[in-house]
Amino acid sequence: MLTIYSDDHHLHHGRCELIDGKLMPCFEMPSRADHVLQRVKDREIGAVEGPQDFGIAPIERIHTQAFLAFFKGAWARWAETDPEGDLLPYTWPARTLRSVIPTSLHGQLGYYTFDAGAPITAGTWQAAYSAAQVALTAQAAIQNGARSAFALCRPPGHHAASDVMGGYCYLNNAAIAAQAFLDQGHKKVAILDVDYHHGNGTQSIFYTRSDVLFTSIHGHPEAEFPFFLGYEDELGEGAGEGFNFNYPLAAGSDWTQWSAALEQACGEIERYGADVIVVSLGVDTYKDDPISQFKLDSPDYLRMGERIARLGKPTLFVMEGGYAVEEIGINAVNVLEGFERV
Ligand code: Q9C
Ligand code: ZN
Repeated sequence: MLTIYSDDHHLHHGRCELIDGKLMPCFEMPSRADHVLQRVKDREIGAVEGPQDFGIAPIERIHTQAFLAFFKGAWARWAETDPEGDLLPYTWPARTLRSVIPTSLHGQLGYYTFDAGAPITAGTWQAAYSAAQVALTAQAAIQNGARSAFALCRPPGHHAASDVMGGYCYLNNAAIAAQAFLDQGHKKVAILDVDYHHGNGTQSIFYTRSDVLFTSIHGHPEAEFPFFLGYEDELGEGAGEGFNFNYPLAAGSDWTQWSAALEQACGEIERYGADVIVVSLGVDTYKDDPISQFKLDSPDYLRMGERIARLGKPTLFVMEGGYAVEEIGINAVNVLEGFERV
Protein backbone atom coordinates (compact mmCIF):
# COMPACT_ATOMS: atom_id res chain seq x y z
CA MET A 1 0.00 0.00 0.00
CA LEU A 2 1.25 3.46 -0.93
CA THR A 3 1.78 5.86 1.98
CA ILE A 4 1.70 9.63 1.52
CA TYR A 5 3.60 11.62 4.15
CA SER A 6 4.93 15.16 4.61
CA ASP A 7 7.59 16.26 7.11
CA ASP A 8 5.69 19.55 7.41
CA HIS A 9 3.76 18.10 10.34
CA HIS A 10 6.81 18.92 12.49
CA LEU A 11 5.93 22.61 12.01
CA HIS A 12 2.95 22.04 14.32
CA HIS A 13 3.90 21.35 17.92
CA GLY A 14 1.44 22.81 20.39
CA ARG A 15 2.83 23.53 23.81
CA CYS A 16 0.01 22.56 26.15
CA GLU A 17 -3.60 21.60 26.75
CA LEU A 18 -5.80 21.79 29.84
CA ILE A 19 -6.42 18.40 31.46
CA ASP A 20 -7.63 17.73 35.00
CA GLY A 21 -7.12 21.35 35.96
CA LYS A 22 -3.52 21.33 34.83
CA LEU A 23 -1.72 22.57 31.76
CA MET A 24 -0.11 19.43 30.33
CA PRO A 25 2.09 18.93 27.26
CA CYS A 26 -0.11 18.30 24.20
CA PHE A 27 -0.88 14.61 23.63
CA GLU A 28 -1.12 15.35 19.92
CA MET A 29 2.65 15.58 19.27
CA PRO A 30 5.00 15.19 16.26
CA SER A 31 6.47 11.88 17.46
CA ARG A 32 3.07 10.27 16.76
CA ALA A 33 3.46 10.57 13.00
CA ASP A 34 7.18 9.75 13.23
CA HIS A 35 6.35 6.42 14.87
CA VAL A 36 3.74 5.57 12.25
CA LEU A 37 6.17 6.41 9.44
CA GLN A 38 8.88 4.28 11.05
CA ARG A 39 6.51 1.31 11.29
CA VAL A 40 5.42 1.75 7.65
CA LYS A 41 9.11 1.51 6.70
CA ASP A 42 9.98 -1.35 9.08
CA ARG A 43 7.11 -3.48 7.78
CA GLU A 44 7.86 -2.59 4.15
CA ILE A 45 4.18 -2.21 3.31
CA GLY A 46 4.96 -0.12 0.24
CA ALA A 47 6.43 3.11 -1.10
CA VAL A 48 6.35 6.36 0.87
CA GLU A 49 5.90 9.50 -1.22
CA GLY A 50 5.52 13.20 -0.52
CA PRO A 51 2.33 15.09 -1.34
CA GLN A 52 1.53 16.96 -4.52
CA ASP A 53 0.10 20.46 -4.10
CA PHE A 54 -3.49 20.68 -5.31
CA GLY A 55 -3.85 24.22 -3.99
CA ILE A 56 -6.57 25.72 -1.83
CA ALA A 57 -9.58 24.99 -4.09
CA PRO A 58 -10.27 21.42 -2.85
CA ILE A 59 -9.98 22.65 0.75
CA GLU A 60 -12.48 25.44 0.00
CA ARG A 61 -14.97 22.74 -1.05
CA ILE A 62 -15.23 21.87 2.67
CA HIS A 63 -14.11 24.92 4.66
CA THR A 64 -15.45 28.46 4.33
CA GLN A 65 -13.20 31.16 2.92
CA ALA A 66 -13.69 33.27 6.04
CA PHE A 67 -12.56 30.41 8.27
CA LEU A 68 -9.52 29.68 6.08
CA ALA A 69 -8.53 33.35 5.94
CA PHE A 70 -8.80 33.58 9.72
CA PHE A 71 -6.77 30.40 10.31
CA LYS A 72 -4.09 31.30 7.78
CA GLY A 73 -3.61 34.79 9.22
CA ALA A 74 -4.13 34.14 12.93
CA TRP A 75 -0.52 33.49 13.94
CA ALA A 76 0.77 36.70 12.31
CA ARG A 77 -1.83 38.72 14.24
CA TRP A 78 -0.86 36.95 17.47
CA ALA A 79 2.89 37.37 16.80
CA GLU A 80 2.43 41.17 16.67
CA THR A 81 1.68 41.07 20.40
CA ASP A 82 5.05 39.41 21.09
CA PRO A 83 3.38 36.44 22.80
CA GLU A 84 4.91 33.97 25.23
CA GLY A 85 2.67 31.03 24.32
CA ASP A 86 0.51 29.50 21.60
CA LEU A 87 -2.69 31.11 20.41
CA LEU A 88 -5.45 29.45 22.47
CA PRO A 89 -9.13 30.44 22.72
CA TYR A 90 -10.91 31.04 26.01
CA THR A 91 -14.41 32.37 25.17
CA TRP A 92 -17.00 30.76 22.90
CA PRO A 93 -20.44 31.86 21.62
CA ALA A 94 -22.25 29.29 23.80
CA ARG A 95 -26.01 29.41 24.55
CA THR A 96 -27.24 32.84 25.78
CA LEU A 97 -24.52 34.60 23.76
CA ARG A 98 -24.67 35.79 20.14
CA SER A 99 -22.77 34.19 17.27
CA VAL A 100 -21.49 37.51 16.03
CA ILE A 101 -18.02 37.69 14.48
CA PRO A 102 -16.01 40.11 16.61
CA THR A 103 -13.14 42.15 15.14
CA SER A 104 -10.55 41.14 17.76
CA LEU A 105 -8.23 38.16 17.41
CA HIS A 106 -9.51 36.34 20.51
CA GLY A 107 -13.13 37.11 19.67
CA GLN A 108 -12.69 35.62 16.23
CA LEU A 109 -10.71 32.70 17.67
CA GLY A 110 -13.65 31.84 19.93
CA TYR A 111 -16.01 32.11 16.97
CA TYR A 112 -13.98 29.69 14.84
CA THR A 113 -13.29 27.06 17.55
CA PHE A 114 -15.32 24.82 19.84
CA ASP A 115 -12.69 24.02 22.47
CA ALA A 116 -9.21 24.97 23.66
CA GLY A 117 -7.70 21.77 22.27
CA ALA A 118 -6.43 23.15 18.98
CA PRO A 119 -3.56 25.54 19.72
CA ILE A 120 -2.35 27.66 16.82
CA THR A 121 1.46 27.91 16.59
CA ALA A 122 3.71 29.57 14.02
CA GLY A 123 3.65 26.49 11.76
CA THR A 124 0.13 25.19 12.33
CA TRP A 125 -1.37 26.53 9.10
CA GLN A 126 1.43 25.08 6.96
CA ALA A 127 1.26 21.71 8.75
CA ALA A 128 -2.52 21.50 8.40
CA TYR A 129 -2.40 22.65 4.76
CA SER A 130 0.18 19.96 3.97
CA ALA A 131 -1.86 17.31 5.81
CA ALA A 132 -4.81 18.16 3.57
CA GLN A 133 -2.53 17.80 0.53
CA VAL A 134 -1.35 14.44 1.90
CA ALA A 135 -4.99 13.29 1.99
CA LEU A 136 -5.64 14.66 -1.52
CA THR A 137 -2.54 12.96 -2.93
CA ALA A 138 -3.54 9.59 -1.46
CA GLN A 139 -7.06 10.20 -2.81
CA ALA A 140 -5.60 10.84 -6.27
CA ALA A 141 -3.73 7.51 -6.13
CA ILE A 142 -7.03 5.71 -5.64
CA GLN A 143 -8.72 7.84 -8.29
CA ASN A 144 -5.96 6.63 -10.61
CA GLY A 145 -6.69 2.99 -9.88
CA ALA A 146 -5.01 1.96 -6.63
CA ARG A 147 -7.07 -0.38 -4.42
CA SER A 148 -6.00 1.50 -1.29
CA ALA A 149 -3.71 4.23 0.00
CA PHE A 150 -2.63 5.56 3.36
CA ALA A 151 -2.68 9.30 4.06
CA LEU A 152 -0.37 9.71 7.05
CA CYS A 153 -1.95 13.01 8.06
CA ARG A 154 -0.93 15.11 11.04
CA PRO A 155 -2.54 17.16 12.51
CA PRO A 156 -5.69 15.04 12.41
CA GLY A 157 -8.96 16.37 11.01
CA HIS A 158 -12.22 14.67 11.96
CA HIS A 159 -13.26 17.13 14.71
CA ALA A 160 -12.96 20.11 12.34
CA ALA A 161 -16.21 21.32 10.75
CA SER A 162 -16.59 23.74 7.84
CA ASP A 163 -15.81 26.81 9.94
CA VAL A 164 -14.88 25.43 13.36
CA MET A 165 -11.63 23.87 14.61
CA GLY A 166 -11.11 21.90 17.83
CA GLY A 167 -10.08 18.56 19.34
CA TYR A 168 -6.52 18.78 17.88
CA CYS A 169 -8.08 19.27 14.40
CA TYR A 170 -7.95 22.24 11.98
CA LEU A 171 -8.75 21.08 8.45
CA ASN A 172 -10.89 17.99 7.90
CA ASN A 173 -8.56 15.84 5.81
CA ALA A 174 -11.04 12.95 5.42
CA ALA A 175 -13.90 15.25 4.38
CA ILE A 176 -11.67 17.08 1.88
CA ALA A 177 -10.69 13.74 0.33
CA ALA A 178 -14.29 12.48 0.29
CA GLN A 179 -15.42 15.64 -1.51
CA ALA A 180 -12.57 15.24 -4.03
CA PHE A 181 -13.86 11.75 -4.88
CA LEU A 182 -17.29 13.22 -5.59
CA ASP A 183 -15.86 16.10 -7.61
CA GLN A 184 -13.94 13.58 -9.72
CA GLY A 185 -17.02 11.58 -10.65
CA HIS A 186 -17.83 9.22 -7.78
CA LYS A 187 -21.47 9.25 -6.69
CA LYS A 188 -21.46 7.63 -3.24
CA VAL A 189 -18.67 7.90 -0.69
CA ALA A 190 -18.88 6.10 2.67
CA ILE A 191 -16.87 7.36 5.62
CA LEU A 192 -16.06 4.87 8.37
CA ASP A 193 -14.71 6.73 11.41
CA VAL A 194 -13.00 4.29 13.78
CA ASP A 195 -11.27 6.90 15.95
CA TYR A 196 -12.14 6.62 19.67
CA HIS A 197 -13.81 10.04 19.53
CA HIS A 198 -16.91 10.88 17.54
CA GLY A 199 -16.06 12.59 14.24
CA ASN A 200 -18.30 15.56 14.95
CA GLY A 201 -16.73 17.72 12.25
CA THR A 202 -17.20 15.17 9.50
CA GLN A 203 -20.76 14.40 10.61
CA SER A 204 -21.69 18.06 10.60
CA ILE A 205 -20.16 18.70 7.16
CA PHE A 206 -22.21 15.95 5.51
CA TYR A 207 -25.28 15.86 7.79
CA THR A 208 -27.77 17.13 5.20
CA ARG A 209 -26.33 15.22 2.24
CA SER A 210 -26.95 11.77 0.78
CA ASP A 211 -23.81 11.57 -1.38
CA VAL A 212 -21.67 10.87 1.69
CA LEU A 213 -22.65 8.21 4.23
CA PHE A 214 -21.10 8.88 7.64
CA THR A 215 -20.63 6.04 10.12
CA SER A 216 -18.75 6.37 13.42
CA ILE A 217 -17.88 4.02 16.31
CA HIS A 218 -16.81 5.93 19.42
CA GLY A 219 -16.89 6.51 23.15
CA HIS A 220 -20.41 7.48 24.21
CA PRO A 221 -20.74 11.28 24.11
CA GLU A 222 -22.65 11.22 27.40
CA ALA A 223 -19.26 10.50 28.95
CA GLU A 224 -16.68 11.37 26.35
CA PHE A 225 -15.33 14.21 24.22
CA PRO A 226 -16.78 15.87 22.13
CA PHE A 227 -19.83 15.43 24.42
CA PHE A 228 -22.25 17.45 22.28
CA LEU A 229 -22.55 15.23 19.20
CA GLY A 230 -22.32 11.53 18.35
CA TYR A 231 -25.57 10.10 19.78
CA GLU A 232 -27.35 7.18 18.17
CA ASP A 233 -30.44 9.21 17.28
CA GLU A 234 -28.48 11.52 14.94
CA LEU A 235 -29.55 10.01 11.62
CA GLY A 236 -29.09 12.94 9.24
CA GLU A 237 -31.43 15.73 8.19
CA GLY A 238 -33.30 16.71 5.04
CA ALA A 239 -31.73 15.01 2.02
CA GLY A 240 -29.22 13.49 4.47
CA GLU A 241 -31.82 11.67 6.55
CA GLY A 242 -30.83 8.00 6.83
CA PHE A 243 -27.22 8.67 5.82
CA ASN A 244 -25.66 9.12 9.27
CA PHE A 245 -25.04 6.30 11.74
CA ASN A 246 -23.43 6.59 15.15
CA TYR A 247 -22.39 3.62 17.30
CA PRO A 248 -21.58 5.03 20.74
CA LEU A 249 -20.04 2.45 23.09
CA ALA A 250 -19.48 2.35 26.84
CA ALA A 251 -16.11 2.90 28.48
CA GLY A 252 -14.24 -0.40 28.78
CA SER A 253 -15.53 -1.76 25.46
CA ASP A 254 -13.21 -4.33 23.92
CA TRP A 255 -13.05 -6.09 20.54
CA THR A 256 -16.24 -8.06 21.28
CA GLN A 257 -18.40 -4.94 21.57
CA TRP A 258 -16.36 -2.92 19.11
CA SER A 259 -16.44 -5.51 16.32
CA ALA A 260 -20.22 -5.90 16.74
CA ALA A 261 -20.56 -2.17 16.05
CA LEU A 262 -18.19 -2.52 13.10
CA GLU A 263 -20.46 -5.24 11.66
CA GLN A 264 -23.42 -2.86 11.87
CA ALA A 265 -21.49 0.00 10.27
CA CYS A 266 -20.27 -2.31 7.49
CA GLY A 267 -23.86 -3.45 6.94
CA GLU A 268 -24.96 0.16 6.41
CA ILE A 269 -22.05 0.78 4.04
CA GLU A 270 -23.02 -2.29 2.00
CA ARG A 271 -26.71 -1.30 1.91
CA TYR A 272 -25.70 2.19 0.82
CA GLY A 273 -23.73 0.80 -2.13
CA ALA A 274 -20.69 3.03 -1.70
CA ASP A 275 -18.29 3.16 -4.61
CA VAL A 276 -15.38 4.23 -2.43
CA ILE A 277 -14.60 4.21 1.31
CA VAL A 278 -12.71 6.73 3.41
CA VAL A 279 -11.57 5.40 6.79
CA SER A 280 -10.89 7.98 9.50
CA LEU A 281 -8.19 5.85 11.09
CA GLY A 282 -7.72 6.73 14.74
CA VAL A 283 -6.06 4.12 16.95
CA ASP A 284 -6.92 5.77 20.26
CA THR A 285 -9.23 2.78 20.84
CA TYR A 286 -6.07 0.99 22.06
CA LYS A 287 -6.11 -0.38 25.63
CA ASP A 288 -3.18 1.75 26.77
CA ASP A 289 -4.22 5.00 25.12
CA PRO A 290 -3.61 7.73 27.72
CA ILE A 291 -6.82 9.72 27.05
CA SER A 292 -9.27 6.98 26.00
CA GLN A 293 -11.31 4.17 27.55
CA PHE A 294 -11.60 1.31 25.05
CA LYS A 295 -9.68 -1.94 25.31
CA LEU A 296 -8.62 -2.94 21.81
CA ASP A 297 -5.35 -4.84 21.62
CA SER A 298 -2.80 -4.73 18.81
CA PRO A 299 -3.94 -7.95 17.00
CA ASP A 300 -7.49 -6.56 16.91
CA TYR A 301 -6.33 -3.96 14.40
CA LEU A 302 -5.43 -6.72 11.96
CA ARG A 303 -9.02 -7.99 12.21
CA MET A 304 -10.27 -4.44 11.70
CA GLY A 305 -8.33 -4.11 8.47
CA GLU A 306 -9.53 -7.51 7.24
CA ARG A 307 -13.18 -6.63 7.85
CA ILE A 308 -12.83 -3.31 6.04
CA ALA A 309 -11.18 -5.08 3.11
CA ARG A 310 -14.09 -7.52 2.84
CA LEU A 311 -16.31 -4.56 1.88
CA GLY A 312 -14.49 -4.96 -1.42
CA LYS A 313 -14.23 -1.26 -2.28
CA PRO A 314 -11.32 1.10 -3.00
CA THR A 315 -10.33 2.39 0.41
CA LEU A 316 -8.51 5.51 1.53
CA PHE A 317 -7.09 5.40 5.07
CA VAL A 318 -6.66 8.83 6.67
CA MET A 319 -4.71 9.05 9.95
CA GLU A 320 -6.63 10.61 12.85
CA GLY A 321 -5.96 10.11 16.60
CA GLY A 322 -3.96 7.70 18.77
CA TYR A 323 -1.84 8.85 21.70
CA ALA A 324 -0.07 5.73 22.98
CA VAL A 325 2.94 6.93 21.04
CA GLU A 326 5.04 3.76 21.30
CA GLU A 327 2.26 1.56 19.90
CA ILE A 328 0.53 3.92 17.46
CA GLY A 329 2.67 2.71 14.57
CA ILE A 330 2.07 -0.97 15.28
CA ASN A 331 -1.68 -0.47 15.60
CA ALA A 332 -2.19 1.81 12.61
CA VAL A 333 -0.04 -0.33 10.31
CA ASN A 334 -1.76 -3.49 11.57
CA VAL A 335 -5.01 -2.14 10.08
CA LEU A 336 -3.25 -1.63 6.75
CA GLU A 337 -1.61 -5.06 6.86
CA GLY A 338 -4.89 -6.72 7.79
CA PHE A 339 -6.52 -4.97 4.82
CA GLU A 340 -3.83 -6.13 2.42
CA ARG A 341 -4.10 -9.76 3.51
CA VAL A 342 -7.64 -10.05 2.19
N1 Q9C B 1 -9.13 14.92 29.32
C1 Q9C B 1 -8.52 13.20 18.21
O1 Q9C B 1 -8.37 12.06 18.62
N2 Q9C B 1 -9.43 16.43 24.71
N3 Q9C B 1 -8.85 14.21 19.04
C2 Q9C B 1 -9.43 15.33 25.63
C3 Q9C B 1 -8.94 14.59 27.93
C4 Q9C B 1 -9.75 16.28 23.36
C5 Q9C B 1 -9.04 13.99 20.45
C6 Q9C B 1 -9.15 15.78 27.03
C7 Q9C B 1 -9.45 15.01 22.66
C8 Q9C B 1 -9.43 15.21 21.17
C9 Q9C B 1 -8.31 13.52 16.79
ZN1 ZN C 1 -9.62 10.51 18.82
